[in-house]
Amino acid sequence: MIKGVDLTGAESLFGDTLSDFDITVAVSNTRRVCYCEKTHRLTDEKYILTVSGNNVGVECSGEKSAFYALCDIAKRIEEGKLADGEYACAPSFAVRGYIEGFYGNPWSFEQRKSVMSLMAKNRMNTVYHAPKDDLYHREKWREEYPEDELAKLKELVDCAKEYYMSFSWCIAPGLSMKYSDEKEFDTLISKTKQLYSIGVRCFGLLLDDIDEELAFEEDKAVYGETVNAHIELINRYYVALKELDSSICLTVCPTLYHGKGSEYYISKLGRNIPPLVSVFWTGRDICSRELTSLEALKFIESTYHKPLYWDNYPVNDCSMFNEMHISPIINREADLYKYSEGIISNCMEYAECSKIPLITFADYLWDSVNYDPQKSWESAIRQVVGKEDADNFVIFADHLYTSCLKDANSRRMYEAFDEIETAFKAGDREKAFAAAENYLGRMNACREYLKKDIPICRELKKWSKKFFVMCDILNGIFTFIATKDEKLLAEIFGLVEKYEAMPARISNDIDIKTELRNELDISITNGGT
Ligand code: LTM
Repeated sequence: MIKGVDLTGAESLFGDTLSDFDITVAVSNTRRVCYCEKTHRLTDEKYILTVSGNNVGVECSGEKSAFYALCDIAKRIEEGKLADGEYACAPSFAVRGYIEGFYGNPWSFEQRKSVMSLMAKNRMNTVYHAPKDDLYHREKWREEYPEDELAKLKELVDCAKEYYMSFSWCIAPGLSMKYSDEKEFDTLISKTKQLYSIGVRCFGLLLDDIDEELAFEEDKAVYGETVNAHIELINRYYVALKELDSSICLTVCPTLYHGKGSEYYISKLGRNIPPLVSVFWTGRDICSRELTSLEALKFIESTYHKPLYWDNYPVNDCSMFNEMHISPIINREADLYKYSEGIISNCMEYAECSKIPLITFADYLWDSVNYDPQKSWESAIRQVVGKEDADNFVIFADHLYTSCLKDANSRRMYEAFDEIETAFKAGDREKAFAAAENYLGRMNACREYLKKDIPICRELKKWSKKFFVMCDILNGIFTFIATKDEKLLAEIFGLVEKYEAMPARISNDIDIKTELRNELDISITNGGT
């Protein structure tokens, strides 16, 4: 039972998880709940839990923080970690969110709602809507949404409100806009008003991935260089939005969105747009291996804006299409929240798979200092694939670490190989086979899970098909070691060729042939008597 606050829509997110608990919420505007010592900020997201058995007291400043308290309590219950005591909780980063900003098939509205509710439960507070291949976002930016599409967008906007999330609708006119043409600006405003009419109050003007040079002679004559056209567009758009409604906020994505931050375009742009306009920045690269506080400080020094990171992970579009980015976010510095507005993670077109890394982002963004990527990842997998299948799923996910963040892959498999090899070398066949059986058993159980006709398994098909071949190879190797059945060898080498011809990246650069030879050598020299 929950007393002291009415969160109507949002409460349904927790199902029965909270039903055995008496939760009493006390709302006040005291410093204790409105001020966050860690970040030195006023906040409406802080709460204090006092747990005593099944009684939980919540102190907070309003509905949003009460909602986060319930999310926290539900998560602790689900993980069996709701221990007696007092816990003061507030987020590290002010802006914690994700963007549908990838090239490829845009998510369906059902997928959008499903990702949004899960990320709300994990205490993210921001969503950006910017599907690159949604015609109304970029190519046909001038055209208004048809009624049915608009109605669905409204549902999404309403959902975000229910979950205390800010929803930013983005437009990307830069492929074809003539900046000096007054009618073009009017068209931009008309389209914006259509979205305002369904409740959108945060907007994004995206100028990424367009020609760096001005396309029209008229624009060249008026602005001389691209950055001047962009500065004027942003300033005019901001003023028009504020005239529409002073509560509106704006984020822009510059044409130069990665690097040092001291480049001519970005420093001129940053210095000449209003301080309250947020500026997206992907870090030193488009897909940045690290985000550091020093780099953020340099960006601030040069642009007079704190970066709002558009973090290109887990996105796997364009040249990354053979990778599946399911591993946890890493290498984002723990104190980055001091020098940035926040982080917005760009997702994959695979909505279900995106949920796993997104949850790890949510954990990092909430408490960056205590973030533990492995623990967060394992908990994310439990949330997305369910507790029963989580341990086995990890055996497959172990092969999906290759990305801009990391080169090394398949740690668990190599650990298993090492254990088996060490036992063989020591002449302990029994131990070697026990270790092999244990690993193969989990691998085969995972394979059964991946055959299911459910969304996450359908999304993973390209990678799981290759994993199945890897399973056949490893099963074959160990059967051969045990039986010395020579007929198996040709079959195994055939499978290796098939494996190598498959484009999906699993088990980064694993030279299966070498692995195979190693295993065979070991078996022949040590175990073959
Ligand atoms: O990163 C930005 C700002 N823009 C695009 C994204 O839309 C795209 O998903 C990523 C990854 O390919 N790269 C971009 O340049």
